[in-house]
Amino acid sequence: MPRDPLIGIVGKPSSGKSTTLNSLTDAGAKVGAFPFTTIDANKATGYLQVDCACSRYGKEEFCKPNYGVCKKGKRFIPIMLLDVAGLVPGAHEGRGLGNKFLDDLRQADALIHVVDVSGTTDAEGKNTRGYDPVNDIEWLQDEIRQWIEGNLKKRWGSIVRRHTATKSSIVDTLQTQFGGYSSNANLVARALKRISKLPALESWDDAMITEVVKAFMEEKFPTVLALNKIDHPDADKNISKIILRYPHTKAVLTSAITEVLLRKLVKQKFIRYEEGTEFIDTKEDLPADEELRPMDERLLEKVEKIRDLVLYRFGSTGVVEVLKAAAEVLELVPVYTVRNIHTFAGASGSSVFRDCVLVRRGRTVESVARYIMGDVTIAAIEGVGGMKVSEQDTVDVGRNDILSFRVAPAGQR
Ligand SMILES: Nc1nc2c(ncn2[C@@H]2O[C@H](COP(=O)(O)OP(=O)(O)OP(=O)(O)O)[C@@H](O)[C@H]2O)c(=O)[nH]1
Ligand SMILES: [Mg+2]
Repeated sequence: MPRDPLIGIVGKPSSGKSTTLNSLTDAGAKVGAFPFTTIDANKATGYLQVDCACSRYGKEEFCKPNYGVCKKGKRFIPIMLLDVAGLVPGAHEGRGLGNKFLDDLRQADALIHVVDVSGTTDAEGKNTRGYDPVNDIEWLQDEIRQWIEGNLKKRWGSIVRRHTATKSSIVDTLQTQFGGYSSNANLVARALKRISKLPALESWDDAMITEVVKAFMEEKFPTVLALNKIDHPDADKNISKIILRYPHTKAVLTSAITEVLLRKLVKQKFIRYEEGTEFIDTKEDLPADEELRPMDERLLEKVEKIRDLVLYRFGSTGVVEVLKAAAEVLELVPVYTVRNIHTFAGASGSSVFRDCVLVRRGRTVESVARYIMGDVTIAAIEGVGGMKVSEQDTVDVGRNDILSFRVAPAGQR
């Protein structure tokens, strides 16, 4: 049965991981201007923004999710985030909080690598100026790879012997080894497909093992870069450098600290601001808005600066986009389950599309049913228009993403 997707937030100390987590949740993770503020992994619920199915049918008014919210057809779906302790070069050998960090990582399905593009923290997260963050991208991937590779090589002799003795397939042998990273046979098979002309496992040399681990990482830990601290004056040149060096890696520009501040000002009723947009309205902009409070000179100046340095220049604080990008690399599709396939209502009342889960594109309808309801016998599955849907059919955006399951009564199981 699939688990809830989990997105890990990784990076060196003081890159802004906890701030990024806070900007996406109300978790209130501890934030500090010194390395290793976070020692235990913080899990928190973030919200992924998607266009809700209600907007396809003009039912925005009646949409009331059981979890998360839907505002005028824009749905905020809960998704688990994990803020892990900072990683430093040499972590796979236990430097810093290395091994602990890496163990937390096992559960993650995708990674957001928070990179400090201001150049004001070195590889260990200590204050400096003019540090080149391009380095961080390289060594962080390398640390993760060496950690996995080290675990594999420690046992390589016996792995090969067992593989030969049991006449196992390469997928089965590797899955036994990679099971601890909450991997599965499908994932291992996808990773191996990335390698052309895969030799027999008995003849793999060190270089081949490295190649296999790299392929495994691409499937197990698809990564997006959050180029953070774009509000800093030195950020621009570092951003262009990174994008030129890694044209194929998904990168989103972020200012996590700005998003945290904006959400705080919204709570204090100083501004109107919708997460992920470029618009802020103050009392000056909306004098008729009874709820808004006027700001003092200092705060007004701060908001003006945010508009100039972040929102107008970059279009948003980026944090909402970075979560969307992570969901994209994971190929997550929102699937809505309803009781009544014609009205999209739930068990009672007139509200629609109450339940929604995030599942990987291409999963079977049957596995979606098991994910939601556990081990039950399904009597019938219907899609939009009351069409019968087969258990083996797969889900995608706009395809089998609105479903109604009828479960067989207990006696018939
Ligand atoms: N200028 C600027 N500073 C930021 C931004 N995001 C975070 N910071 C600052 O960077 C410092 C470190 O932030 P944290 O979120 O604690 O960093 P971390 O990666 O969780 O650090 P560890 O838990 O020590 O690994 C704090 O002083 C933050 O205020 C940003 O977008 N812009
Ligand atoms: Mg932290």
